[in-house]
Amino acid sequence: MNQTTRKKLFLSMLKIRRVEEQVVSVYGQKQMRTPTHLSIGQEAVASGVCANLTKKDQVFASHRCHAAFLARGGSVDQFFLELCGRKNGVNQGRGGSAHLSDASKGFFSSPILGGMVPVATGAALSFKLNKTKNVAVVFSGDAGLEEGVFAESVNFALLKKLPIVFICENNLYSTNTHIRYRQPNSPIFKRVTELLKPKQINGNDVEKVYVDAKKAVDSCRRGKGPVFLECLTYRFREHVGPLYDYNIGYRTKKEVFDWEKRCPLSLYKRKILKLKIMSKKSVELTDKKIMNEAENSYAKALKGSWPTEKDLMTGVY
Ligand SMILES: Cc1ncc(C[n+]2csc(CCOP(=O)(O)OP(=O)(O)O)c2C)c(N)n1
Repeated sequence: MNQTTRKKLFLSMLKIRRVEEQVVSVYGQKQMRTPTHLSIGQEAVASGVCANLTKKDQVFASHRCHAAFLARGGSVDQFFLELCGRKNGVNQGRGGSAHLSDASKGFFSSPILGGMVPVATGAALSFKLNKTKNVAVVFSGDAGLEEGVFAESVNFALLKKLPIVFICENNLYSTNTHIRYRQPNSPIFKRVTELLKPKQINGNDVEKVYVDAKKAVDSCRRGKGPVFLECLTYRFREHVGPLYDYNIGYRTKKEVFDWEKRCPLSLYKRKILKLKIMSKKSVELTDKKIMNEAENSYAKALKGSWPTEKDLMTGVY
């Protein structure tokens, strides 16, 4: 992997982490009246996958969509305006945290579990019918794949050999319920082995994600049909909201701390410094710049206009 790609992956993860940490630090001010599902700890998946895509590809995500939105190049200003419910937010302040969609970036999300899987499959069908080389990518949590529509979509994608990559961000939990209480004791990727070309990878290793996502995306572009990647990862914060939640009983402090030791950003920062891709000083300066950008975007969002009564009926069908 070349140095430019490594730097790109690192900066993508750093941006997601710092922007979400800004959300954490101001959430208590109650200016963001939207439930927020943070991806802190899971940044490697969106960063590693999206780094392989072109502007014409399309990405679909679920409720936990900040990471993919930012990895896709979504505007930080419009992100904060949206979370603050303002008119110039990426979805006019109507969607909030879980509905970050920006067609100009080829990015769409919805919090209906499994809901984006058939939409992404439809996008892949249109790519194929229009004889493009574009690829659809859909991110879903481990519980999202328990929705029946996933089976229907996989069936159709295989039948039509569609250019779609299914990414499962397996962070072990559906809200507060561990996967062992929800699914048979066989890894997700094995259950789709007969059908797709699945792989289970370390979703906290951004290079691993990048390399396997590259193979998947390239294979789709060559018309070889759908691919499935299960990325094992972990969210550090509570299911929805900015806090830690090891005090409520469904997971232990030790489990969270053990995963924090495998933090994708810290591990990769070490590698970036070791390989001298960036100097310590340059990482610090870049980090500070991103933090300032996130703080400024939030400050600007608070000055953003609210939607007016006249806006109420626009965009309603
Ligand atoms: C169809 C549907 N059922 C239930 C919910 C409520 N819900 C929101 S998030 C969530 C858990 C999702 O878990 P997973 O798909 O593994 O994603 P994660 O939150 O772990 O990223 C549930 C049950 C929903 N949004 N949509």
